[in-house]
Amino acid sequence: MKKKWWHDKVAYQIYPKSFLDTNGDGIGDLRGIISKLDYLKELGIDIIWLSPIYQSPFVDQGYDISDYYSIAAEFGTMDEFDELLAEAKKRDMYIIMDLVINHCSDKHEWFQKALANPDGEYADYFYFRDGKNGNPPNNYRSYFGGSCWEPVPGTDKYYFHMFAKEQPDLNWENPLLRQKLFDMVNWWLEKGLAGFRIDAIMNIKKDLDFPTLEPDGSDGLSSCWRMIESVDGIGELLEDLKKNTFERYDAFTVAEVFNMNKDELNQFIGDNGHFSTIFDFSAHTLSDGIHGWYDAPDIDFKKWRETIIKSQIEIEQIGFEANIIENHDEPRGVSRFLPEYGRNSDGTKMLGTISILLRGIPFIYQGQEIGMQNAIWNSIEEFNDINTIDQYQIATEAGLTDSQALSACCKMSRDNARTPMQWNNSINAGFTIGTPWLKINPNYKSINVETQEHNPDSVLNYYRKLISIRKSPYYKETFTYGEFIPVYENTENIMAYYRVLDNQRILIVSNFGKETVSIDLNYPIKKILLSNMNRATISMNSLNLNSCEVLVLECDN
Ligand code: TEU
Ligand code: CA
Repeated sequence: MKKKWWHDKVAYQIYPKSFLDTNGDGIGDLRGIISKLDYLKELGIDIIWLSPIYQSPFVDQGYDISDYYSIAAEFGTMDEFDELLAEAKKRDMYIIMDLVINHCSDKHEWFQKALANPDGEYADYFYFRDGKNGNPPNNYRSYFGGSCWEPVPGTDKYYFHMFAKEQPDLNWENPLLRQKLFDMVNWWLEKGLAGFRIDAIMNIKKDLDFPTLEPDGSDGLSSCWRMIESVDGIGELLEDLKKNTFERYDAFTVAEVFNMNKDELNQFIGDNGHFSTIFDFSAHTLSDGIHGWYDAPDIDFKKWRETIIKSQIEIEQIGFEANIIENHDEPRGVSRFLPEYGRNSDGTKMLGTISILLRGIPFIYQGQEIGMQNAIWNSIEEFNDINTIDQYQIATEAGLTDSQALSACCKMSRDNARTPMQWNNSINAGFTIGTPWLKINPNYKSINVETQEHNPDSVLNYYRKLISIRKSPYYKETFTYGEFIPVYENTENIMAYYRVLDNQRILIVSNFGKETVSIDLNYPIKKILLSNMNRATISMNSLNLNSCEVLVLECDN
């Protein structure tokens, strides 16, 4: 495997709208991000991924871009963005942006021109199709509910959108459109961007016949991702993109890939992959409901452990994936992957350790480093997210009561990750002096950065140690390139693995159970690298692990 500059890096996702507001409008901004670069540097972060900051009507929180070349006024100016790039560079940090090119906003100039002339050049930037006897061309259901087809006013035509109707899909079969997108990508890379997180990229390849599919819901529609799953030929488009853009700049790319054919992994990552890396969502899809959030299963520890182990072993043969416990589309990891008795600082540290020392590129989502949790939502009105509003409706239509539908959303809503960052225990958690755009999690008085700064045992200070061990010159090669070897995988409640390189062997061992578990040690322990319960010594042959205890141990190999 060829060594790459990003292999040993630690990344952090910023959701700009909720990070830090410096002008009191209740919306996080670039100034806020610039002012926290030192905080991120001290945490050990190298790469910062910014969720979309382009001009947007914010129907889907910036994932609906109306101008790829402008910064949303809500966030600041292009000068401020350039300043952010320069300030990051001074600190040896890299900025990557979200690249949303499956669709744009319906307010984008291209789409406005397409609407103005549905038979003209710009209509071919999108998918405009004739209806069938006054009905949409087929029966696909969009991710955010309802048909994927929206009437083009004044015509018998419809346009295609896999997400909201305000997010028309771009026609990647059109070479002119592709070239415009490549030019845009290169324009940002020229500016000094280190790369991109690439949004919903599997969706760019359509089955141009748009075949009607077997309905999978009582609405008579079929989930549009079924087309994505069955269509071939995405590789060509992705290579075209890579060759014309990223490759020329040695850019780092991390793609959001769902519905990939498992045996095509070697085309997506590895030395010649379409991307540097992709996110490992295998643990997250364990709580996919068949019909929606209302029938989403809880995470079962055994399945979770098995899934991570399987995924690590598969990926190891091919390249690197990016490990997350949460992002802006997911509920908080602490509230999801930990048992109820573990949703405290010990459990939070344990989960973080298991995730960050896996083989792969760790991505920390803002607030994860202080153990932010799902918020408490009292009514559907409190949510902003378009997906949540749709899921609420799906649940009530399936016969759930309002309060049952609300509780499904409380558990799964994307807004759980989007509540403002908790900086201190003053009003609005120090996020804004104005009115926050989304409610603040009421637990900010106890969970916030400032309080944790002063406590040597805090989650924040633990994350700092954890990352610094991963990056310490002495262990870095092992944590980056070392083999992943699962161990104690048949011992109830234990999640453990070795990272091994040459003659270095590190054991990461944790107890997700409620009771103490005793394990035999297969190798003598040389050194305790990290302990969430401040253990100072370890007996020779066996180990009694407390509930929610995690240890990182250097073994005698
Ligand atoms: O998400 C793509 C995607 O497939 C989502 O439907 C995802 O499965 C869902 O949010 C989980 O609840 C990306 C972005 O990450 C998301 O924020 C955007 O809404 C979406 O693309 C459209 O751009
Ligand atoms: Ca602001």
